Amino acid sequence: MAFSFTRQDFPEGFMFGAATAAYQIEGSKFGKCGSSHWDTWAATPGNVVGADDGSVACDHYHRYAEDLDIIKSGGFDAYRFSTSWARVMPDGKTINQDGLDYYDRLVDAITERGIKPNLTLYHWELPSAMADIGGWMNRETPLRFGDMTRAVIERIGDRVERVATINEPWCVAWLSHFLGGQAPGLRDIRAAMRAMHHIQLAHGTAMQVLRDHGQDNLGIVLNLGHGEPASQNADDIAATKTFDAIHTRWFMDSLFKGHYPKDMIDAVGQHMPDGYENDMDLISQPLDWLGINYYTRGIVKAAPEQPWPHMDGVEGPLPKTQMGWEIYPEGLEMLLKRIHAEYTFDLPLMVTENGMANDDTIENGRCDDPVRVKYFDDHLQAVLRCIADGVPMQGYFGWSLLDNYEWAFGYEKRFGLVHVDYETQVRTPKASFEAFRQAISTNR
Ligand code: IFM
Repeated sequence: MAFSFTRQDFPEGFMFGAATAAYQIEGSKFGKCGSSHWDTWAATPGNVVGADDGSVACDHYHRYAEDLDIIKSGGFDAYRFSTSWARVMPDGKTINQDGLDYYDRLVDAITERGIKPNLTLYHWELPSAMADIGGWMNRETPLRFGDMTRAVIERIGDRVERVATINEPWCVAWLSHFLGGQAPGLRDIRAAMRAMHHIQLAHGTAMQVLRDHGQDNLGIVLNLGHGEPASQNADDIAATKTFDAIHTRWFMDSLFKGHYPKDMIDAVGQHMPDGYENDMDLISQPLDWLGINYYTRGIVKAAPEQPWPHMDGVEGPLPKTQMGWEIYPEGLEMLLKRIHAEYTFDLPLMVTENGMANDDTIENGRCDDPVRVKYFDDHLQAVLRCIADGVPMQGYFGWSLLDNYEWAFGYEKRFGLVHVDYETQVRTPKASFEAFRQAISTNR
């Protein structure tokens, strides 16, 4: 099965990449990596399917050369990876030379293969020592994150193509402190609002460190929400506006307009840390690009009987992935066009994650995933429509290079372009990988 496009349909220089994240693939027990809140959260019964953790994961720590050869063979231009704070600073502050040595080797191995290293500084593994002081609820954590940024960039900043500060601040803050879906698994509005601010402050702090070091091509990766009301009833429409404030405007208003949305502050501002207004200049420093991760839409209905945000999600009618997420490429197109028109204008946009989980198996040595081939094809066609309408799209990263540790879902959900047998660590490129190879490996 092939894609309906080739590289030639995209503007010159458009970057195709594959993405991963440290805790999901590296193996946190290797290389004197410290304990993170993901290790302890996973060790607590009931939090993660199968009580799986990332201690071995895909053993990318030892097998990165093989994995980079796979990326190269697929014709990808770029590899999006992340640094683990717990590996770089096991106690949150003291540098682990083995950790920095590993990222040094990794970046050399990426560039040696002619691939562009796209670094994300934080993709969720907060050192346990930082969790001990309250993690993202404590203003100290963003300041320490500035130190981690400095340590990483002084070591590998000379070779990375672009840098993102944080991956998906909504997950770090809201999903993890209000919905309880990820470490530290809290369900508390005050904790959530503190984390919602401190993660933005961590972004601003890291931006300042990076600029002070002369690093360029800087951005952040957001999983903005594309919400649609369950009905045209005024309450559902109002609930969708609140969904939008929590998922999208909180991040976009603060980064691009220097303030948080008034409807959020009116509703829950009493839980914000004192003096948060003084941080807004730091948070809204200019970016060089914005990364957007997109998987599905949200369908929202009002829940007036519940406390704020007075809303619930509704299951939609469209075909779903293994995660139960509706497949809805139109949402990506609408989201990108909206962000371009309302906030970012000429700023380059990248799709930094897009993909689907599927219950993939190996049959006769092959892994056929036709639904994923169509998923990628339809979403890349949505990107092409954005480009045709003048949205300055700079690249697209498939999530994920490898099947990996899908957080609270353990190893059960497979998002990879490449199948991983977790018993043997054998990698088998799937049909979707081959579809990318055919579409993009010529005329690089
Ligand atoms: O696996 C995650 C990734 O770590 C962040 N974005 C969403 C992916 C799929 O859930």
